[in-house]
Parts: sequence; C-alpha cells; structure tokens
Amino acid sequence: MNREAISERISGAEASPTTLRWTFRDGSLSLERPVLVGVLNVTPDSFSDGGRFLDPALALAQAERLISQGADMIEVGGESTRPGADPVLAGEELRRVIPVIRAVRERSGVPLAIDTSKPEVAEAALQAGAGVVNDVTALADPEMLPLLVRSGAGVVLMHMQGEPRTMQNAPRYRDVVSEVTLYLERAAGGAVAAGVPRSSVVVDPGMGFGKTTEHNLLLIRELPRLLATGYPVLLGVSRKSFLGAILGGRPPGERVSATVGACVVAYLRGCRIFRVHDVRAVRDALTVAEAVTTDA
Ligand code: HH2
Repeated sequence: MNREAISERISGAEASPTTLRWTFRDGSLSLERPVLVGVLNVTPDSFSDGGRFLDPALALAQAERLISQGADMIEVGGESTRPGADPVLAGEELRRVIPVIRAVRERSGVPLAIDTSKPEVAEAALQAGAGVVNDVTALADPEMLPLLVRSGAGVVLMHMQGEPRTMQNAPRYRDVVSEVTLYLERAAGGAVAAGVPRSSVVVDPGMGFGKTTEHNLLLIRELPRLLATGYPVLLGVSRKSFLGAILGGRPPGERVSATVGACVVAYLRGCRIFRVHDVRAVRDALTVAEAVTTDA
C-alpha cells in the first residue's frame, strides 16, 4: 500500500486502541487504564538522570521509589540515546543493566523492560527477568526479531530518523505523521508476520529522535492517525528538550509540569502508555484526566 493510501485510511480515525491488553514474557498489562513505564537509566550520561543510578544499590532504591509512585513497569537502560551520545559496547551495557534487573526482579514482581538495540543485551536481560524489549532502532539488528519470537518478549518499536550522534542536525520530512506511521506500521507488521503476537507489539513515534519541536508537536496532535494502525502507542515526552525549548530554554529538571501537560494531551488523543521519569506527577494528572473523561 502506498503512502497516500495509508494516509487516506488513517485520517479521521477514532482514538481507540484495538489491543486492550499488552502481553509479554511472563506477564501482561491492561491498556484500559494509562500504563506508566518508569525510566531507570544506569548510565553516566543520560540527559536528565545521567550518573545518578550507576550504583546498583541506588538504582534499586530508585526502582522501588518509582513502583511506590505508581509505575506499572520499570524500564532499565544502560546506553544513552540523547542527541550526540556515543555508542556503548555490549560488555559495558551488560555490566550496567544486568545486576539492576536481577536485583529488582528478586524484590518485586513488577514487569521490567530493557532499553537496548543489542540482541545480546536483550537476551541476557530477558534471562535476568525482563519481559519487554524497548528497541529505539525498531529491530535494526537482524538477530533481534528471532530473539523476540523465541523468548515471547513484548516489544516497543520506535521511529528514529538517523542515529543519536547526528539525528538532530537537520531533521527533514515531507509529511512527518504519514512517514512515521508508515514506518511503524511496516515494522510492526514485519514483527507480527515473523511470529510476534500482535498483542505484544507497541509502537512509539520517537519524540526528539530526528525531529524538530514542530515535528514532535504534530505527532502528538495527530496521534489518532498512528493509533489507527491498531497498535497501542507508547510516548516518551518525559523532560525532552522540545518541552524546554517551548518554555524558552528550561533545563531537564524543570520540565516536569511540561511533561505532565504533554502526557495529558496525549492521553486525550488516545495514548495509553507513557514512558516517564516523574511517575507520581504524571500518575496524579492522568488519574484526574481519566476521572473527567470516564462515565461513572
Ligand atoms: N527516549 C529515550 C530513550 N529511550 N525509548 C522509547 N521507546 N521512546 C523514547 O522516547 C525514548 C526511549 C531518551 O530518554 P532517556 O532514557 O531519559 O535519556 P537517555 O537516552 O539520555 O538515557
């Protein structure tokens, strides 16, 4: 199907996810209520929490804090993907994330995701207790898809234009919403055709990954078009620089209210999965948004 045909089909669609339960290795989550994925970066250089949770004991304490604030899933990452970030070797990524995944799994049954695009890291993380692979390259490595099929892992497929080192240099699209939607529909369709259950696949337009502020805003505004693919959408707006830019250059730690505002708008547009650092603030806001919009 060509781009115009897909645009035609998805325009004017209702904002209602067809998958009402996200299933993954050893678990599932209802999508009838907002799902919050708490971010735990075990890195020295992440843009908002870099260096804070490199010590496994501190990472574990942060996971427990995120769970107590209402996180439905904890996502552990060992490589920053911020604009300009340098890649990390698999050995170093494994050293960062595996002890943390093991420690959280020993103390809690909370679903865990691994944020990686390396199959060897994903595989070790799944063995250590993760149930979902969040891959910002949408399965660029050909080993990732067979791993998902044989492990039963859930997957988040994210759109990125370019690669982290250079992606913000000059992002360019003819029609950002159609291009991102088509890319994700193809990636998700490929995963399902290879044997990943449809209910295990979540798509993500990739806020800030090769996108200007205007591109990010359009993708949020037009979320119903992405949802019309039938796959649930995860959105990662948390503390991102486009929010700081809208506010005249705020640093990451001062973008919490902006994050909350963007999540509420996305919720009203049909998004049900939110990848956030500030779980309590977003949970409170979405609980109120739900109460206002749900009939008693
Ligand atoms: N954003 C970041 C990392 N991984 N994964 C998905 N699916 N969607 C996102 O928007 C996304 C992501 C960047 O945020 P963060 O992890 O806080 O920073 P860093 O990449 O610097 O570690």
